[in-house]
Amino acid sequence: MGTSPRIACLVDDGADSEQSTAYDWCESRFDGAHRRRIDTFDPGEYDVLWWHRVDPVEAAVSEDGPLASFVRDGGSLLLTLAAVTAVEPLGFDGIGPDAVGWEEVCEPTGPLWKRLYHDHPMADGFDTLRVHTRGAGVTVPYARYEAVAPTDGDVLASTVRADHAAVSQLSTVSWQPGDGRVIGIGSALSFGQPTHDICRGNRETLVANALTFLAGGASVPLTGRPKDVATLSAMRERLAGDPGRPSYHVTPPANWLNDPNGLVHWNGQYHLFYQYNPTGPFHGTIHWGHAVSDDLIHWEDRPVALSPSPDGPDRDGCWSGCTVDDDGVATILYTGGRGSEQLPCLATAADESLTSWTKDPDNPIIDELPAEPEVLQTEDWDGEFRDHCVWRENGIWHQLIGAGMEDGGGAALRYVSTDLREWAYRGPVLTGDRDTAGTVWECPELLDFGEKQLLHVSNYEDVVYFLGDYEDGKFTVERRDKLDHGDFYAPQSMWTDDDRALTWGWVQEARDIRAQWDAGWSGTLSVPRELSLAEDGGLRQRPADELTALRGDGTHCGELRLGPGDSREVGVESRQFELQATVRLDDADAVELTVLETPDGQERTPIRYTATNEVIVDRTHASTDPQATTDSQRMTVRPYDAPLSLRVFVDGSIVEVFANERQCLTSRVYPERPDATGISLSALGGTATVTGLDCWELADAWR
Ligand code: DQQ
Repeated sequence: MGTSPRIACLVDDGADSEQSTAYDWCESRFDGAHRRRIDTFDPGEYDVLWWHRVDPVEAAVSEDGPLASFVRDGGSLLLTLAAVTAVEPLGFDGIGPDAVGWEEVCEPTGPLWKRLYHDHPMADGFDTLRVHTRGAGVTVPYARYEAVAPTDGDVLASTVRADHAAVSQLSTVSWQPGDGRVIGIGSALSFGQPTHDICRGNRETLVANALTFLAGGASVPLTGRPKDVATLSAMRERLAGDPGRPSYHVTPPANWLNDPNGLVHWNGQYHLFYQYNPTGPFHGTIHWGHAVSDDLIHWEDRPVALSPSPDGPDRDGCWSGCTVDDDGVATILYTGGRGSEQLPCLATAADESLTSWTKDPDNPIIDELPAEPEVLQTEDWDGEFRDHCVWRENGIWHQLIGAGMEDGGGAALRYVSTDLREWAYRGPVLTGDRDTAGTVWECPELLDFGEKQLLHVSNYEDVVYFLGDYEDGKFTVERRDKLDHGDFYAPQSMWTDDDRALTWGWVQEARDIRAQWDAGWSGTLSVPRELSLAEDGGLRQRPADELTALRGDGTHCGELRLGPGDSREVGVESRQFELQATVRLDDADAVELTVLETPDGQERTPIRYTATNEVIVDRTHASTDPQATTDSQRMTVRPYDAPLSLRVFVDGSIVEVFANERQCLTSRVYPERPDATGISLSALGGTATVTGLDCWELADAWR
């Protein structure tokens, strides 16, 4: 090894045998390592300080002390085990680790590296994202973030236990306070008890990497939070090589996305916020991510718009909500979560670009659950009560909040207000039967189409919509169906200046947590859909017209007759396209439009239209990955127009099907092979006619 970094191993009154053993190792490994008392040493003599502790840090350090100044002035600090708790008193983070104590390690445990950081200098020498640094059979100290996210730190790794991804146990965090750099490794790093040789080797490599990296002053991008636009774009760029990653659908720059939120056209720009977890690709510690567009199809990342406040009612998450125009002030109503409470909160825009938001000092603006009907209490929540749809009518604000009822199913509860801050409860506009409409209704939204109104709710399984009449706070249902028959949830809409209701839904993953972790991102939004009333009073759903501007090279086929068993290639090879076709079955049992197909058919996703009026997305052979979902998804299509008119959007791992401008089925598939780009048509059991087909490659949405 070259010249040893100068390392001060910090000793304070909390010295213990674990600390001594760790520092013994350090002094034997690095010539330049010496123990120094935290209150008397000169930090300027060292390249890096290491503080390893079993007990949480209480009064030993402060924001104004020499240690904090040393770091802010460009120094480096490694905090391990309970020493990570020092980040709060040192003023490096608004909140310290919330999970601190001793734990029994029942299987080999260690850092689960994020895909985004797999090549971080601290991960040198590990050829896997799953690194075991602590063997089983011991009880050891730890300090991690679990229910809350660091406000200023960037998570580099969660925790792996044997092969299990404990994604929400955030073990390794980096901070950039001032000009300095801090790494915290809060678990699976004890030196005191003997461990398996592999774990010991990994532990020593990890700590040596961390000390060398911190001492070397190498600048590694993508650490620290919050992140600016350039850094978010760099994150997006790092994941761009993933063939399953959608290109023209809205995705998070990395990490996790779920519900679309706060959709609004403001000052000439379309703003799309979304439930975002900056700590990794899993649901937890929810913030509001933000993307903007001038034309509804090209998007740019913006910094995170809403983050949990360590002392606020949204400490554990800023959940779904909407944006309204309060006489020129963009105002968000969202659900704050803390412990077992979820309550409505409000924030107003602090600038016209909707980048910064000021939370109302009186949050939560509704501070108790309604009494009647009694709101469902569950293991997780004192009351299942969240998500907001707000509109103004004759000067009065109306708000719907989703809920579950103790003695029933889901409910959409109504409140009224004159100022968006004081709300009076007015009871449910509609309630559902638990067996047929779900236990809890999330993300209720009411859309007024003039003659009729549409209320949709997400009931954990499906997005159910009701068409009917909304009057005097009550909804009378005339028709009911699903908005989508596939992987689509918690949609929200935006009214455009030309009076169209455009709706985006969260397109969930259909692969397990491990696969999502390894990809480094999870979740995408659907393409925008225009919802309107059809002439027969039913619901029309079609892709927003703007999407046609993404079309690039295209292929057109005129009438095509397919005999039984005939198969024709469409002549486009792509994983990023739109296909429009009109299909008549004649005497065939079915027609298959197959996408994402390898030349030998090993991987393929047929979209099958059957004589029994079904459209089926058959995922049986969609992927050779044994972990990929193989179940088929289906919907009944009523022959409004015969023959069937199909519009299909394929994008990386999304297959989004619009049938007859009425029914939708959004599906996720994960082909493994790079040549899974074929598109073909075939008839089964008889003859069918494709009366016209167009296929276009679509451009990327991200600038
Ligand atoms: N997602 C949000 C909740 C909402 C749910 C939390 C629906 O507000 O009820 O991320 O997916």
